[in-house]
Amino acid sequence: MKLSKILSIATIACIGFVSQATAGEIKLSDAEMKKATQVYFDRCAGCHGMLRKGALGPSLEASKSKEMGTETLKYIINNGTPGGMPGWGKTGELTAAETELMAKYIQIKAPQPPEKSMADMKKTHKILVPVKDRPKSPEAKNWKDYFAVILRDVGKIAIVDGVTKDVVSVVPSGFATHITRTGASGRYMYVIGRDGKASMIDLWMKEPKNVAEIRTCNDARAIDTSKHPDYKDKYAIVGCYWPPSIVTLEADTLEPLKIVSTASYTYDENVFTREARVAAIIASHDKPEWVVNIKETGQVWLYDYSNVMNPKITMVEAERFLHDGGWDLSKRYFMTAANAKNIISVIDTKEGKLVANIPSQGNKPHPGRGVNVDHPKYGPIWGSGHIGSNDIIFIGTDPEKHPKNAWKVVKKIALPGEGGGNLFVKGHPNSQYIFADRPVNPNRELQTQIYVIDRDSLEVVKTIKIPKKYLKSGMTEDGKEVKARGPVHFEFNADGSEVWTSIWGNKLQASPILVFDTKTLKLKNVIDDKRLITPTGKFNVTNTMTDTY
Ligand code: DHE
Repeated sequence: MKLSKILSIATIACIGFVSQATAGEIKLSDAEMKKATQVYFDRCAGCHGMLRKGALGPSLEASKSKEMGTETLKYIINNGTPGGMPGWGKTGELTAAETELMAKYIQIKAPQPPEKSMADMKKTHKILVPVKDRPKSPEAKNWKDYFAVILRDVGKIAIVDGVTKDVVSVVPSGFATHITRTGASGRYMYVIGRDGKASMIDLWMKEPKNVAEIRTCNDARAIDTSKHPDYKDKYAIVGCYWPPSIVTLEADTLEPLKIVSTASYTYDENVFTREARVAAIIASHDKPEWVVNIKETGQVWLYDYSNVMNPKITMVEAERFLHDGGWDLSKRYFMTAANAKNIISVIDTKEGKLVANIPSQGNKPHPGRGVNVDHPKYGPIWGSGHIGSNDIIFIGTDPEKHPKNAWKVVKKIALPGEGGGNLFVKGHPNSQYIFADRPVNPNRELQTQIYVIDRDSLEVVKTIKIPKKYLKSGMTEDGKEVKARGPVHFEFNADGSEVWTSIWGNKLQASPILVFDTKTLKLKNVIDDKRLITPTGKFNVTNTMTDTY
């Protein structure tokens, strides 16, 4: 059976819902509904919401879609939009028939997705290697410089040795796995799939493998751990898109402890929002606290886990459609993008309050965790790029020693050419350069370059073209060529002497990880392994453990 078919069946089983198959004149068969529900979950729900009320992307509620009509919707789904929506037909990810099906499907009322209880969750919990049977000390020398690499479309994680560049193991994970984070000691790598499956990999093993797993929900994007010294390696947290909730787990077994629903009222208009999804989570190093973005209601929840069954939650009003973000250099301020509002919200985790909502001066800020620089003129600054415009911005983050620069965009630069499309910027204290990608720029040339920014001048000083031989195309079942998108996401090795980027290929072809020297900017290694299918995010153990970016 073909891989796409297996994934498809698996995810439909996971989502487990279908709905009304008619909308006025539009009629879909049961088989078409099943297929469209699957495609919507894979490609659309992340930005438009499971209930289609909109977030990063606009609302796709049936009444609105009906007004647009099938032909307009087909055009948009096929070609994408300048705001950052991919052209699913143009890129070859949807066939013409699938494009038409989706144009019809979104004119039909959204199906109601299922709820999930603790009992459902517990049925999926597996301890694969009991704690007592795990290594008592590290069996491999370089484990603190390992990288966990997401193999997105095959639902696997590659563990790559940052020193030898060997792929030391490839382990199964959830569907279209999204991110990984380490615990405070770095020993375990925690993984979250888009299907809500959390798993943990023991990096002390000679050949790292999963030691526990659990399906926490049906749709998720975030995972983290307790990083306060008194709670080192004690708890893990998963943030769910559906059912919208926060799930706390034991960090050594993934035994579920507590579910907290995040459905609540929008901070500004007090409208009840069933689909109030959990986006980015970061862990405080100073307090027993997780900082949790509640996307649709526009609140940042400061979740005190010290009394884990009776958590205290401070709900900080920020801005709606909170997405990704990270620490400033001091790890006191959480810098996060309300991307559909073009705002960077700053949360002071020491005082537990909003400091500022800063206009990002671009379209759809998308920082990942952002980049931190201790700048000779501006002092500590934090930077982000934008999906819908070419702007890279830097914001002052030190109100004590650099009050004039604090919470202002002190520098804005433009990536060359048009079309935006940046997803990630990344830096390291030992690297003179900051790196930016542009995998969703519609222009092939701009999409396949790396943009190098000098940390002192804060200007783009070089673009690195990815040689064509590394951009491998694949052929779909119906004979269409699917091109690799180009470099996506960066991660440094532990000492910052190398930066790694993935070539975002397709699931029909292995795709390499390219390693550049951060001093000379020369290509130093190509990690080319037939198991590396659709590598995307990469997470170095030391940098993830210490929140270095
Ligand atoms: Fe992500 C981070 C959500 C699509 C790669 N992504 C995040 C975070 C969220 C999020 C909430 C922050 C997690 C945290 O820090 O706790 N991502 C979403 C979506 O909703 C969206 C837009 C659509 C979807 O359906 O999932 C989406 N993301 C993507 C991709 O298509 C990317 C580029 C490729 C892939 O592998 O799926 C992608 N997202 C990433 C990566 C990070 C991430 C690599 C972590 C960046 C980091 O350095 O921390």
